[in-house]
Amino acid sequence: MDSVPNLQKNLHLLSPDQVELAKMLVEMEQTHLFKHWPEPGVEDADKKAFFDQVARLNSSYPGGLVSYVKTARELLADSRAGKNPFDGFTPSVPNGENLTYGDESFIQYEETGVREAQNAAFVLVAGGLGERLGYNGIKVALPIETTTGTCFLQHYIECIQALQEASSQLTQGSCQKEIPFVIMTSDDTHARTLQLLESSAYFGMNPTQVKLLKQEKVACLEDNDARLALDPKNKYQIQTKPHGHGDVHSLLYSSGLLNEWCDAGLRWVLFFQDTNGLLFKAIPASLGVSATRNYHVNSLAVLRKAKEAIGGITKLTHADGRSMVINVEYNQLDPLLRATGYPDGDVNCETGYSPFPGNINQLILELGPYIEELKKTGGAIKEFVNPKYKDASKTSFKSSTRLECMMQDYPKTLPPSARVGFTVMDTWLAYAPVKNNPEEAAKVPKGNPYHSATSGEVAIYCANSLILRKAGVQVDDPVEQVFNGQVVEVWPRITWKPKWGLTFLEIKSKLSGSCSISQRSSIVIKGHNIFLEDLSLDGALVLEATEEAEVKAGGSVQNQGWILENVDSTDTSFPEEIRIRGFRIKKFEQVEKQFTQPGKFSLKA
Ligand code: UGB
Repeated sequence: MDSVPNLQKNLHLLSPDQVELAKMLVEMEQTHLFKHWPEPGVEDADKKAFFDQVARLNSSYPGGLVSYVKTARELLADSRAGKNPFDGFTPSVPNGENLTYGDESFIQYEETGVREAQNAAFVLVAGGLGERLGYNGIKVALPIETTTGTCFLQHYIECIQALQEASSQLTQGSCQKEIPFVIMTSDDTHARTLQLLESSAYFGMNPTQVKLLKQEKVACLEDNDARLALDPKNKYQIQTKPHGHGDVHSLLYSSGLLNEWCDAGLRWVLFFQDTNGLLFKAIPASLGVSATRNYHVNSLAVLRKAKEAIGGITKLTHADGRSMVINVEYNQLDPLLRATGYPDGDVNCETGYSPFPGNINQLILELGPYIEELKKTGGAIKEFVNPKYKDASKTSFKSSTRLECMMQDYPKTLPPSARVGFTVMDTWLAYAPVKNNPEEAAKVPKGNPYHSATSGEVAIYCANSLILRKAGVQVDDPVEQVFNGQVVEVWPRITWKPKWGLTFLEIKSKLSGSCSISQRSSIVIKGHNIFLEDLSLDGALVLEATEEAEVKAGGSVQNQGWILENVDSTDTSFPEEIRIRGFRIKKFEQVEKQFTQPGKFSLKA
């Protein structure tokens, strides 16, 4: 400490724990943090607050700050030396389970998945700000579609509840098991997520069923020696930035929830991201694949367009014989391919798609092996660093950097005996994230998905239309429309509550006779026991029924209906969530029926 006189002079202000932390910082050559410290008596409260933050940073990182700085030095040295993280590995296209919606094996997997769902826990990673989208609110509060205005969080909760019910019915469980739902938040999203849940009575879920785990940010680094960076606005604060969604594993581990779930007989943990309104259509079958194939890790994937901003599931085989199936992140796939004998890098093959399945970052882990692995690692995930250097000498950074980690890197530490697989599904069924703002989306190369609020919403109508078609309904073809500079296909606006139909068979059981829906139509189905029989729809129809009401809707419904009206992304007279999709639903005329009493009802227009 003698070498740090400014700290030495102030030591008596600190508690014994804080003195220990100070020693640790000095040993880690972080003395620059105290260079500006004035004499005791000046800004003493700030000095103590500094150590409060150091204590938080130390306790929230597996192995503490010592471990953080040590890893940072190693990774920064590798980065400076231009070391390829995949050195020695050759990429190839792995084999996985390919599913086709509605065929026999899909139906079988769905049934198995629904059966297993009562032994599952769901984990939503929602700590990200979504900088690419630039939306001012939290992303889970955005509507997944605007005919009903249901937000992502409500939709996810209703899906989990519907699965819970269906699972218990299928296994004739005497009492329904509540499926745990964890949301990982961060300082950027925590308060608003909690507020959304509380202000909406948890969207009907039992509040004790939902747990929020908040991830902490990590310390920023100002140079290749991993010197911790001070916040430019507050010299008594270390600058921090998000560590990435990989934090979810250490948080779950330290929360004790995994053991609780294990004791309660659970078998699966399903991870998912904040804005994919299609995801739960893919969940039952994928969980069925996990259970049937006894996968310890199952990553959900879709066909990927070359250079699309989703990682590629890749088999990596090392010169020494080791191999693993892992996500190679979108910014690393191209250089890896170029370095290993594919001079064109990340390009489409003859199918028009990248040969590497696209990772949609929905992971299904088997709980037992997951706990065993985390006991060894404490939930720490292999990290990376991505400094932006000032020049080719790589001696200084443009701005501070930090270590990051991704949840899909979990399999990197697994032994070769681990059963790591993946499940590929049609994109239209499983993946429609909302990540890009209108300007960026309009710049996406032709043929690649926009991943915008516009494409996210029309994808819901497309999927529901295709599902009903597959189930025998005559659904008209879509028309092309342009919103916020994006050309999209607009299908009839078909939506239903998850409890109406989660699986193909369940949906099929709600349809009979000859049903048809014209392109300009909209239909909203809110109720478990609503059956469409010989319905011919050309307009808008809204059906709502309580659990005890059984409703048959048929005949010919015709009215002016609802249209999608263009809204300019810069027109601030509309709310942001409308502007970012470039349209609003203009409701001219509809048939709207509510069945609030128990009994059997028939609606014949
Ligand atoms: N998230 C957190 O909870 N905490 C964080 O610190 C950061 C994020 P992005 P990106 O959709 O298929 C991922 O920013 O860069 C949450 C995969 O890495 O949307 O698009 C955040 O709230 C990529 O392999 O991730 O990339 C959100 O829910 C690919 O699969 C989630 O993490 C791609 O997603 C993802 O955050 C995809």
